[in-house]
Amino acid sequence: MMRPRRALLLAATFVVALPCGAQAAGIVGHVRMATFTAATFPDYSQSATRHQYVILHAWQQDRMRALKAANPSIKVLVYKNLAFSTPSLSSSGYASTGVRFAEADVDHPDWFLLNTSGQRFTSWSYNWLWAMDVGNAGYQQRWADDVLAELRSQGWDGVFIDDVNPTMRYHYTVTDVARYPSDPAYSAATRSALAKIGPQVRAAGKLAIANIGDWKAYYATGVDWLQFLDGAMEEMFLKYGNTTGDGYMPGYWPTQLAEIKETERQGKVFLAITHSDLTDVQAARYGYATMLLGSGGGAQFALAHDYANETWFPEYDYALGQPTAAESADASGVHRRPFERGLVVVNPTTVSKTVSLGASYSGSGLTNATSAVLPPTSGLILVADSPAPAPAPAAPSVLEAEAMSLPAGASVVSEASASGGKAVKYAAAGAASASQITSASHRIVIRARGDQCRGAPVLAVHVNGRQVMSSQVAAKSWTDYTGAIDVAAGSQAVSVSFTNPYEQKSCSRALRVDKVTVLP
Ligand SMILES: [Ca+2]
Repeated sequence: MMRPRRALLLAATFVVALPCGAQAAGIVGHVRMATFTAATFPDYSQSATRHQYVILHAWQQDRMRALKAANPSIKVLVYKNLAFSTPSLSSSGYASTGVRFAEADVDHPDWFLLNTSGQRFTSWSYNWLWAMDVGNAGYQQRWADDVLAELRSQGWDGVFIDDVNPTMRYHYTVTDVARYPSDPAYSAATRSALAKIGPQVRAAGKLAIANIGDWKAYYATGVDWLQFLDGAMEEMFLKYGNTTGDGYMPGYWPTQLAEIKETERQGKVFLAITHSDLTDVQAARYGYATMLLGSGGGAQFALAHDYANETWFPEYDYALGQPTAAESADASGVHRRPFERGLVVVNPTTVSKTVSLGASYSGSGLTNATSAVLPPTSGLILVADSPAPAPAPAAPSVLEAEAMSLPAGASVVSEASASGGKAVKYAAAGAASASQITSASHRIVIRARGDQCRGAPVLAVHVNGRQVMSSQVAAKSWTDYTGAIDVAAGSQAVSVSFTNPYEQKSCSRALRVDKVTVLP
Protein backbone atom coordinates (compact mmCIF):
# COMPACT_ATOMS: atom_id res chain seq x y z
CA MET A 1 0.00 0.00 0.00
CA MET A 2 1.25 3.44 -0.75
CA ARG A 3 2.73 5.47 2.01
CA PRO A 4 3.20 9.16 1.35
CA ARG A 5 6.88 9.81 1.45
CA ARG A 6 8.38 12.85 3.02
CA ALA A 7 10.57 15.33 1.26
CA LEU A 8 14.29 14.88 1.81
CA LEU A 9 16.29 18.02 2.27
CA LEU A 10 19.52 17.48 0.34
CA ALA A 11 21.90 20.42 0.49
CA ALA A 12 19.88 23.31 -0.92
CA THR A 13 17.66 21.20 -3.15
CA PHE A 14 14.34 19.57 -2.37
CA VAL A 15 13.92 16.15 -3.90
CA VAL A 16 10.25 15.31 -3.73
CA ALA A 17 8.84 11.83 -4.06
CA LEU A 18 5.20 11.86 -5.03
CA PRO A 19 3.05 8.90 -4.11
CA CYS A 20 3.63 6.07 -6.59
CA GLY A 21 1.80 6.52 -9.83
CA ALA A 22 0.18 9.80 -8.81
CA GLN A 23 -0.44 12.35 -11.49
CA ALA A 24 2.54 14.64 -11.03
CA ALA A 25 0.34 17.69 -10.58
CA GLY A 26 2.98 19.48 -8.57
CA ILE A 27 3.98 19.70 -4.94
CA VAL A 28 0.38 20.26 -3.81
CA GLY A 29 -2.34 17.88 -4.96
CA HIS A 30 -6.10 18.13 -4.65
CA VAL A 31 -8.82 16.55 -2.55
CA ARG A 32 -12.52 16.31 -3.39
CA MET A 33 -15.04 15.95 -0.58
CA ALA A 34 -18.19 14.77 -2.39
CA THR A 35 -20.41 13.70 0.50
CA PHE A 36 -23.46 15.91 -0.12
CA THR A 37 -26.52 14.17 -1.54
CA ALA A 38 -26.43 16.50 -4.53
CA ALA A 39 -22.74 15.88 -5.27
CA THR A 40 -21.99 15.39 -8.94
CA PHE A 41 -19.07 14.30 -11.06
CA PRO A 42 -19.50 16.03 -14.44
CA ASP A 43 -16.57 14.00 -15.81
CA TYR A 44 -15.08 11.09 -13.83
CA SER A 45 -11.97 11.04 -15.98
CA GLN A 46 -11.27 14.73 -15.33
CA SER A 47 -12.03 14.47 -11.60
CA ALA A 48 -9.82 11.41 -11.26
CA THR A 49 -6.93 13.13 -13.06
CA ARG A 50 -7.16 16.34 -11.08
CA HIS A 51 -7.61 14.85 -7.61
CA GLN A 52 -5.35 12.56 -5.63
CA TYR A 53 -7.93 11.96 -2.84
CA VAL A 54 -11.73 11.72 -3.04
CA ILE A 55 -14.09 11.19 -0.07
CA LEU A 56 -17.46 9.49 -0.67
CA HIS A 57 -20.26 7.90 1.35
CA ALA A 58 -20.39 4.16 1.93
CA TRP A 59 -23.32 3.70 -0.49
CA GLN A 60 -21.53 5.43 -3.38
CA GLN A 61 -19.36 2.47 -4.40
CA ASP A 62 -20.30 2.98 -8.07
CA ARG A 63 -18.67 6.42 -7.97
CA MET A 64 -15.57 4.99 -6.31
CA ARG A 65 -15.30 2.36 -9.04
CA ALA A 66 -15.77 4.91 -11.84
CA LEU A 67 -13.00 7.09 -10.39
CA LYS A 68 -10.62 4.17 -9.94
CA ALA A 69 -11.30 2.94 -13.47
CA ALA A 70 -10.33 6.38 -14.76
CA ASN A 71 -7.20 6.57 -12.57
CA PRO A 72 -6.14 3.42 -10.71
CA SER A 73 -3.72 5.38 -8.51
CA ILE A 74 -6.37 7.73 -7.07
CA LYS A 75 -7.16 7.19 -3.37
CA VAL A 76 -10.88 6.98 -2.60
CA LEU A 77 -11.85 7.08 1.07
CA VAL A 78 -15.17 6.12 2.63
CA TYR A 79 -16.73 8.51 5.17
CA LYS A 80 -17.33 7.06 8.65
CA ASN A 81 -18.22 9.03 11.78
CA LEU A 82 -16.25 8.15 14.91
CA ALA A 83 -18.04 10.06 17.67
CA PHE A 84 -21.69 9.82 16.64
CA SER A 85 -24.18 7.29 15.32
CA THR A 86 -27.54 7.65 13.60
CA PRO A 87 -30.46 5.29 13.09
CA SER A 88 -30.72 6.14 9.38
CA LEU A 89 -29.16 3.91 6.75
CA SER A 90 -28.95 4.29 2.98
CA SER A 91 -31.60 2.55 0.87
CA SER A 92 -28.97 -0.10 0.13
CA GLY A 93 -28.36 -0.62 3.85
CA TYR A 94 -25.04 1.20 4.28
CA ALA A 95 -24.20 3.44 7.25
CA SER A 96 -22.27 6.71 7.56
CA THR A 97 -21.20 5.60 11.03
CA GLY A 98 -18.65 3.05 12.18
CA VAL A 99 -21.01 1.33 14.61
CA ARG A 100 -24.64 0.73 13.70
CA PHE A 101 -27.12 2.54 15.92
CA ALA A 102 -29.47 -0.46 16.12
CA GLU A 103 -26.77 -2.78 17.44
CA ALA A 104 -25.70 -0.34 20.13
CA ASP A 105 -29.33 0.43 21.01
CA VAL A 106 -30.28 -3.21 21.53
CA ASP A 107 -27.11 -4.93 22.72
CA HIS A 108 -24.73 -2.26 24.00
CA PRO A 109 -26.44 0.68 25.69
CA ASP A 110 -23.07 1.33 27.37
CA TRP A 111 -21.73 2.43 23.96
CA PHE A 112 -23.84 5.62 24.13
CA LEU A 113 -22.45 8.67 25.86
CA LEU A 114 -24.69 10.00 28.65
CA ASN A 115 -25.14 13.49 30.04
CA THR A 116 -25.01 14.36 33.72
CA SER A 117 -28.77 13.60 33.91
CA GLY A 118 -28.07 10.05 32.77
CA GLN A 119 -29.65 10.58 29.34
CA ARG A 120 -28.35 9.88 25.84
CA PHE A 121 -27.96 13.08 23.79
CA THR A 122 -27.57 14.37 20.25
CA SER A 123 -25.38 17.09 18.72
CA TRP A 124 -26.84 20.61 18.97
CA SER A 125 -26.42 21.18 15.25
CA TYR A 126 -27.25 17.68 13.98
CA ASN A 127 -30.14 16.35 16.01
CA TRP A 128 -30.05 12.97 14.29
CA LEU A 129 -26.47 12.31 15.49
CA TRP A 130 -26.28 10.52 18.86
CA ALA A 131 -23.07 10.91 20.85
CA MET A 132 -21.22 7.62 21.31
CA ASP A 133 -18.62 6.69 23.92
CA VAL A 134 -15.42 6.86 21.86
CA GLY A 135 -13.46 5.80 24.96
CA ASN A 136 -15.32 2.48 25.32
CA ALA A 137 -13.00 -0.37 24.29
CA GLY A 138 -15.88 -2.52 23.00
CA TYR A 139 -17.22 0.34 20.89
CA GLN A 140 -13.74 1.02 19.49
CA GLN A 141 -13.22 -2.61 18.46
CA ARG A 142 -16.66 -2.91 16.85
CA TRP A 143 -15.96 0.32 14.93
CA ALA A 144 -12.65 -1.10 13.67
CA ASP A 145 -14.14 -4.51 12.80
CA ASP A 146 -17.15 -3.14 10.90
CA VAL A 147 -15.19 -0.50 8.99
CA LEU A 148 -12.36 -2.89 8.09
CA ALA A 149 -14.83 -5.47 6.79
CA GLU A 150 -16.38 -2.83 4.54
CA LEU A 151 -13.02 -1.46 3.34
CA ARG A 152 -12.02 -4.98 2.32
CA SER A 153 -15.30 -6.14 0.78
CA GLN A 154 -15.92 -2.96 -1.23
CA GLY A 155 -12.35 -2.14 -2.21
CA TRP A 156 -12.08 1.34 -0.66
CA ASP A 157 -8.51 2.62 -0.32
CA GLY A 158 -9.17 3.71 3.24
CA VAL A 159 -11.43 5.45 5.70
CA PHE A 160 -12.06 9.16 6.29
CA ILE A 161 -12.77 9.28 10.02
CA ASP A 162 -15.03 12.24 10.78
CA ASP A 163 -15.64 13.86 14.16
CA VAL A 164 -12.24 13.05 15.58
CA ASN A 165 -12.69 15.73 18.21
CA PRO A 166 -10.47 17.13 20.97
CA THR A 167 -13.56 18.76 22.49
CA MET A 168 -17.36 18.37 22.59
CA ARG A 169 -17.89 22.13 22.71
CA TYR A 170 -19.23 22.41 19.15
CA HIS A 171 -21.81 19.69 19.86
CA TYR A 172 -22.73 19.89 23.55
CA THR A 173 -21.96 21.59 26.85
CA VAL A 174 -18.58 20.14 27.79
CA THR A 175 -19.29 19.93 31.54
CA ASP A 176 -22.61 18.14 30.92
CA VAL A 177 -20.90 15.07 29.40
CA ALA A 178 -20.96 12.69 32.39
CA ARG A 179 -17.92 10.56 31.66
CA TYR A 180 -15.69 13.19 30.01
CA PRO A 181 -16.66 16.58 31.51
CA SER A 182 -13.57 18.45 30.23
CA ASP A 183 -11.59 18.84 27.01
CA PRO A 184 -8.60 16.85 28.34
CA ALA A 185 -10.91 13.98 29.39
CA TYR A 186 -12.70 13.92 26.03
CA SER A 187 -9.39 14.25 24.12
CA ALA A 188 -7.99 11.26 26.01
CA ALA A 189 -11.04 9.17 25.04
CA THR A 190 -10.67 10.14 21.36
CA ARG A 191 -6.94 9.40 21.50
CA SER A 192 -7.58 5.91 22.86
CA ALA A 193 -9.99 5.27 19.94
CA LEU A 194 -7.39 6.34 17.37
CA ALA A 195 -4.69 4.28 19.10
CA LYS A 196 -6.92 1.21 18.84
CA ILE A 197 -8.41 1.77 15.36
CA GLY A 198 -5.66 3.47 13.33
CA PRO A 199 -3.02 0.72 13.60
CA GLN A 200 -5.56 -1.99 12.70
CA VAL A 201 -6.66 -0.13 9.55
CA ARG A 202 -3.06 0.53 8.52
CA ALA A 203 -1.98 -3.07 9.21
CA ALA A 204 -4.68 -4.15 6.74
CA GLY A 205 -3.01 -2.02 4.04
CA LYS A 206 -5.77 0.60 4.15
CA LEU A 207 -5.48 4.35 4.80
CA ALA A 208 -6.73 5.94 8.02
CA ILE A 209 -7.20 9.71 7.64
CA ALA A 210 -8.94 11.71 10.36
CA ASN A 211 -10.87 14.96 10.31
CA ILE A 212 -9.46 16.54 13.45
CA GLY A 213 -12.11 18.93 14.76
CA ASP A 214 -10.83 22.46 15.43
CA TRP A 215 -7.24 21.21 15.09
CA LYS A 216 -5.95 24.80 14.92
CA ALA A 217 -7.13 25.44 18.50
CA TYR A 218 -5.84 22.08 19.79
CA TYR A 219 -2.60 21.98 17.78
CA ALA A 220 -0.46 19.76 20.04
CA THR A 221 -3.32 17.29 20.55
CA GLY A 222 -3.76 16.85 16.79
CA VAL A 223 -0.01 16.50 16.22
CA ASP A 224 0.12 13.75 18.87
CA TRP A 225 -2.74 11.87 17.13
CA LEU A 226 -0.97 11.79 13.74
CA GLN A 227 1.18 8.86 14.94
CA PHE A 228 -1.87 6.56 14.68
CA LEU A 229 -2.90 7.77 11.21
CA ASP A 230 -1.84 8.13 7.57
CA GLY A 231 -2.91 11.74 7.61
CA ALA A 232 -5.42 14.33 8.74
CA MET A 233 -7.78 16.97 7.46
CA GLU A 234 -7.95 20.63 8.49
CA GLU A 235 -11.53 21.32 7.39
CA MET A 236 -11.41 25.03 8.30
CA PHE A 237 -8.20 26.00 6.52
CA LEU A 238 -7.57 29.78 6.70
CA LYS A 239 -11.24 30.66 6.12
CA TYR A 240 -14.46 29.09 7.41
CA GLY A 241 -17.03 31.47 5.89
CA ASN A 242 -18.90 30.16 2.90
CA THR A 243 -19.07 33.49 1.09
CA THR A 244 -16.45 35.77 -0.43
CA GLY A 245 -14.61 37.87 2.14
CA ASP A 246 -16.21 36.15 5.13
CA GLY A 247 -14.52 34.12 7.87
CA TYR A 248 -10.80 34.68 7.42
CA MET A 249 -8.77 33.68 10.49
CA PRO A 250 -5.43 35.52 10.18
CA GLY A 251 -4.65 34.81 13.86
CA TYR A 252 -4.52 31.09 13.10
CA TRP A 253 -2.46 31.37 9.89
CA PRO A 254 0.91 30.52 11.53
CA THR A 255 -0.63 27.51 13.30
CA GLN A 256 -2.20 26.20 10.11
CA LEU A 257 1.08 26.60 8.18
CA ALA A 258 2.71 24.66 11.05
CA GLU A 259 0.07 21.91 10.64
CA ILE A 260 1.17 21.41 7.01
CA LYS A 261 4.86 21.34 7.89
CA GLU A 262 4.47 19.03 10.88
CA THR A 263 2.27 16.59 8.94
CA GLU A 264 4.88 16.53 6.17
CA ARG A 265 7.65 16.05 8.74
CA GLN A 266 5.87 12.94 9.99
CA GLY A 267 5.54 11.69 6.38
CA LYS A 268 1.73 11.92 6.38
CA VAL A 269 -0.98 13.33 4.14
CA PHE A 270 -2.47 16.77 4.91
CA LEU A 271 -5.93 17.49 3.49
CA ALA A 272 -7.10 21.12 3.62
CA ILE A 273 -10.41 22.73 2.75
CA THR A 274 -10.86 26.49 2.45
CA HIS A 275 -14.50 27.57 2.36
CA SER A 276 -16.03 30.24 0.12
CA ASP A 277 -18.11 30.90 -2.97
CA LEU A 278 -17.31 28.59 -5.86
CA THR A 279 -15.71 31.44 -7.83
CA ASP A 280 -13.77 33.16 -5.02
CA VAL A 281 -10.37 33.34 -6.68
CA GLN A 282 -8.75 35.32 -3.84
CA ALA A 283 -9.61 32.64 -1.27
CA ALA A 284 -8.45 29.87 -3.64
CA ARG A 285 -5.13 31.63 -4.29
CA TYR A 286 -4.62 32.32 -0.56
CA GLY A 287 -5.30 28.71 0.42
CA TYR A 288 -3.37 27.10 -2.44
CA ALA A 289 -0.40 29.50 -2.04
CA THR A 290 -0.20 28.77 1.69
CA MET A 291 -0.19 25.04 0.93
CA LEU A 292 2.64 25.61 -1.59
CA LEU A 293 4.65 27.35 1.16
CA GLY A 294 4.53 24.36 3.50
CA SER A 295 4.10 21.27 1.35
CA GLY A 296 6.73 18.61 0.80
CA GLY A 297 4.51 16.60 -1.56
CA GLY A 298 1.79 15.19 0.71
CA ALA A 299 -0.52 18.22 0.94
CA GLN A 300 -3.88 18.18 -0.86
CA PHE A 301 -6.07 21.26 -1.23
CA ALA A 302 -9.65 22.21 -2.13
CA LEU A 303 -11.73 25.35 -2.13
CA ALA A 304 -15.29 24.28 -1.37
CA HIS A 305 -18.61 26.07 -1.05
CA ASP A 306 -20.38 22.84 -0.20
CA TYR A 307 -19.52 19.19 -0.64
CA ALA A 308 -21.53 18.92 -3.85
CA ASN A 309 -19.62 21.00 -6.39
CA GLU A 310 -16.12 20.54 -7.75
CA THR A 311 -13.96 23.67 -8.05
CA TRP A 312 -10.84 24.28 -10.13
CA PHE A 313 -8.71 27.40 -10.65
CA PRO A 314 -6.14 28.18 -13.39
CA GLU A 315 -3.30 28.46 -10.83
CA TYR A 316 -3.59 24.71 -10.11
CA ASP A 317 -2.29 24.02 -13.62
CA TYR A 318 0.72 26.37 -13.47
CA ALA A 319 3.99 24.49 -14.08
CA LEU A 320 6.04 25.83 -11.16
CA GLY A 321 8.45 22.90 -11.04
CA GLN A 322 9.88 21.87 -7.70
CA PRO A 323 10.59 24.26 -4.81
CA THR A 324 14.22 25.33 -4.66
CA ALA A 325 14.17 26.38 -0.98
CA ALA A 326 12.02 26.33 2.12
CA GLU A 327 9.58 29.20 2.62
CA SER A 328 10.74 32.32 4.46
CA ALA A 329 9.25 35.53 5.80
CA ASP A 330 10.51 39.05 5.21
CA ALA A 331 10.43 41.88 7.75
CA SER A 332 6.98 43.02 6.56
CA GLY A 333 5.46 39.63 7.38
CA VAL A 334 5.08 38.49 3.74
CA HIS A 335 6.07 34.87 3.18
CA ARG A 336 7.57 33.56 -0.06
CA ARG A 337 8.92 30.35 -1.56
CA PRO A 338 10.91 30.10 -4.80
CA PHE A 339 10.24 27.35 -7.33
CA GLU A 340 12.27 26.23 -10.35
CA ARG A 341 9.95 28.13 -12.68
CA GLY A 342 8.01 30.40 -10.36
CA LEU A 343 7.43 32.12 -7.05
CA VAL A 344 4.71 31.96 -4.40
CA VAL A 345 4.03 34.91 -2.08
CA VAL A 346 1.50 35.13 0.75
CA ASN A 347 0.42 38.10 2.85
CA PRO A 348 -1.14 36.57 5.99
CA THR A 349 -1.34 39.94 7.77
CA THR A 350 -4.35 42.22 8.09
CA VAL A 351 -2.83 45.11 6.13
CA SER A 352 -1.96 45.55 2.46
CA LYS A 353 1.71 44.98 1.49
CA THR A 354 3.78 45.89 -1.55
CA VAL A 355 6.36 43.24 -2.37
CA SER A 356 9.30 43.20 -4.74
CA LEU A 357 9.36 39.94 -6.68
CA GLY A 358 13.06 40.08 -7.64
CA ALA A 359 12.40 39.20 -11.30
CA SER A 360 9.61 39.38 -13.86
CA TYR A 361 6.60 37.12 -13.26
CA SER A 362 3.10 36.52 -14.64
CA GLY A 363 0.09 34.75 -13.19
CA SER A 364 -2.76 35.22 -10.68
CA GLY A 365 -3.96 38.18 -12.76
CA LEU A 366 -0.52 39.83 -13.20
CA THR A 367 1.54 40.13 -16.41
CA ASN A 368 5.30 40.83 -16.53
CA ALA A 369 5.24 42.11 -12.96
CA THR A 370 8.36 42.79 -10.88
CA SER A 371 6.41 43.93 -7.84
CA ALA A 372 2.89 43.42 -6.56
CA VAL A 373 0.43 44.80 -4.04
CA LEU A 374 -0.96 42.04 -1.84
CA PRO A 375 -4.21 42.82 -0.02
CA PRO A 376 -4.63 41.42 3.52
CA THR A 377 -4.99 37.60 3.65
CA SER A 378 -4.06 37.02 0.02
CA GLY A 379 -1.54 35.09 -2.03
CA LEU A 380 -0.12 34.97 -5.54
CA ILE A 381 1.09 32.01 -7.58
CA LEU A 382 3.49 33.33 -10.21
CA VAL A 383 5.33 31.84 -13.18
CA ALA A 384 8.73 33.24 -14.19
CA ASP A 385 8.65 35.17 -17.48
CA SER A 386 12.17 34.07 -18.40
CA PRO A 387 13.05 30.46 -17.77
CA ALA A 388 15.84 31.36 -15.32
CA PRO A 389 17.14 30.00 -13.06
CA ALA A 390 16.28 26.55 -14.45
CA PRO A 391 17.43 25.68 -17.97
CA ALA A 392 14.81 26.01 -20.69
CA PRO A 393 12.34 23.16 -20.57
CA ALA A 394 12.83 20.91 -23.57
CA ALA A 395 10.34 18.93 -25.56
CA PRO A 396 9.15 15.65 -24.08
CA SER A 397 11.35 12.69 -24.92
CA VAL A 398 9.40 9.71 -26.27
CA LEU A 399 10.65 6.13 -26.26
CA GLU A 400 8.52 3.52 -28.05
CA ALA A 401 8.36 0.33 -26.00
CA GLU A 402 8.83 -1.70 -29.18
CA ALA A 403 12.28 -0.07 -29.60
CA MET A 404 13.52 -1.29 -26.18
CA SER A 405 15.61 -4.41 -25.47
CA LEU A 406 13.05 -7.03 -24.52
CA PRO A 407 13.34 -9.87 -21.99
CA ALA A 408 12.38 -13.47 -22.77
CA GLY A 409 8.61 -13.74 -22.55
CA ALA A 410 7.99 -10.28 -24.03
CA SER A 411 7.23 -9.66 -27.68
CA VAL A 412 6.31 -6.85 -30.07
CA VAL A 413 2.63 -6.97 -31.03
CA SER A 414 0.72 -4.94 -33.62
CA GLU A 415 -2.02 -2.76 -32.15
CA ALA A 416 -3.77 -0.15 -34.25
CA SER A 417 -4.49 2.06 -31.20
CA ALA A 418 -0.85 2.10 -30.05
CA SER A 419 1.67 4.79 -30.90
CA GLY A 420 3.56 3.63 -34.01
CA GLY A 421 1.00 0.84 -34.42
CA LYS A 422 3.03 -1.42 -32.13
CA ALA A 423 3.37 -2.25 -28.43
CA VAL A 424 5.15 -4.75 -26.21
CA LYS A 425 3.26 -7.60 -24.56
CA TYR A 426 4.86 -9.17 -21.47
CA ALA A 427 3.56 -12.69 -20.81
CA ALA A 428 6.24 -13.51 -18.22
CA ALA A 429 8.04 -11.49 -15.55
CA GLY A 430 10.89 -9.45 -16.94
CA ALA A 431 12.26 -6.00 -17.68
CA ALA A 432 12.56 -4.16 -21.00
CA SER A 433 15.38 -1.63 -21.04
CA ALA A 434 16.81 1.24 -23.06
CA SER A 435 18.98 4.32 -22.76
CA GLN A 436 17.38 7.63 -23.64
CA ILE A 437 18.86 11.13 -23.89
CA THR A 438 16.64 13.69 -22.13
CA SER A 439 16.76 17.21 -20.74
CA ALA A 440 16.49 17.67 -16.95
CA SER A 441 13.25 15.88 -16.19
CA HIS A 442 10.68 15.46 -13.41
CA ARG A 443 8.03 13.17 -14.76
CA ILE A 444 7.88 9.83 -16.49
CA VAL A 445 4.67 8.64 -18.14
CA ILE A 446 4.13 5.02 -19.18
CA ARG A 447 1.23 4.28 -21.53
CA ALA A 448 0.07 0.81 -20.63
CA ARG A 449 -2.89 -1.51 -20.43
CA GLY A 450 -3.45 -4.89 -18.80
CA ASP A 451 -4.85 -8.29 -19.63
CA GLN A 452 -6.69 -8.91 -16.35
CA CYS A 453 -6.70 -12.38 -14.80
CA ARG A 454 -7.52 -12.77 -11.08
CA GLY A 455 -6.00 -9.35 -10.55
CA ALA A 456 -4.23 -6.63 -12.47
CA PRO A 457 -0.68 -6.83 -13.81
CA VAL A 458 1.83 -4.73 -11.91
CA LEU A 459 4.09 -2.32 -13.75
CA ALA A 460 7.39 -1.25 -12.17
CA VAL A 461 9.68 1.43 -13.58
CA HIS A 462 13.34 2.09 -12.78
CA VAL A 463 15.35 5.10 -13.93
CA ASN A 464 19.14 4.95 -13.50
CA GLY A 465 18.74 1.98 -11.19
CA ARG A 466 16.20 3.61 -8.83
CA GLN A 467 12.61 2.45 -8.72
CA VAL A 468 10.45 5.48 -9.52
CA MET A 469 7.02 3.89 -9.68
CA SER A 470 5.06 0.71 -9.19
CA SER A 471 1.43 0.58 -10.16
CA GLN A 472 -1.35 -1.88 -10.78
CA VAL A 473 -2.48 -1.64 -14.41
CA ALA A 474 -6.20 -2.18 -13.96
CA ALA A 475 -7.03 -0.34 -17.21
CA LYS A 476 -7.96 -2.49 -20.19
CA SER A 477 -7.48 0.35 -22.68
CA TRP A 478 -4.39 2.53 -23.08
CA THR A 479 -3.89 4.65 -19.96
CA ASP A 480 -1.08 6.91 -18.81
CA TYR A 481 0.65 6.01 -15.54
CA THR A 482 2.73 8.88 -14.18
CA GLY A 483 5.66 8.85 -11.76
CA ALA A 484 7.93 11.53 -10.35
CA ILE A 485 11.64 11.49 -11.26
CA ASP A 486 14.46 13.92 -10.74
CA VAL A 487 17.21 13.56 -13.32
CA ALA A 488 19.75 15.95 -14.84
CA ALA A 489 20.09 16.34 -18.62
CA GLY A 490 21.88 13.40 -20.21
CA SER A 491 21.49 9.71 -20.88
CA GLN A 492 18.97 7.92 -18.65
CA ALA A 493 18.81 4.15 -18.17
CA VAL A 494 15.11 3.31 -18.28
CA SER A 495 13.64 -0.10 -17.47
CA VAL A 496 9.99 -1.14 -17.51
CA SER A 497 9.09 -4.41 -15.77
CA PHE A 498 6.17 -6.77 -15.37
CA THR A 499 6.37 -8.33 -11.92
CA ASN A 500 3.37 -10.60 -11.28
CA PRO A 501 2.57 -13.08 -14.07
CA TYR A 502 -0.34 -15.43 -13.44
CA GLU A 503 -2.16 -17.92 -15.54
CA GLN A 504 -4.99 -20.41 -15.22
CA LYS A 505 -7.14 -22.41 -17.61
CA SER A 506 -9.46 -19.58 -18.58
CA CYS A 507 -7.12 -16.57 -18.64
CA SER A 508 -3.60 -15.33 -18.39
CA ARG A 509 -2.41 -12.03 -16.96
CA ALA A 510 -0.24 -9.86 -19.21
CA LEU A 511 1.14 -6.33 -19.27
CA ARG A 512 1.12 -4.27 -22.48
CA VAL A 513 3.27 -1.16 -22.82
CA ASP A 514 3.00 1.26 -25.73
CA LYS A 515 5.52 3.99 -24.97
CA VAL A 516 7.50 5.83 -22.30
CA THR A 517 7.50 9.64 -22.20
CA VAL A 518 9.93 11.66 -20.07
CA LEU A 519 8.86 15.24 -19.35
CA PRO A 520 10.72 18.27 -17.95
CA1 LIG B 1 4.33 1.98 -29.42
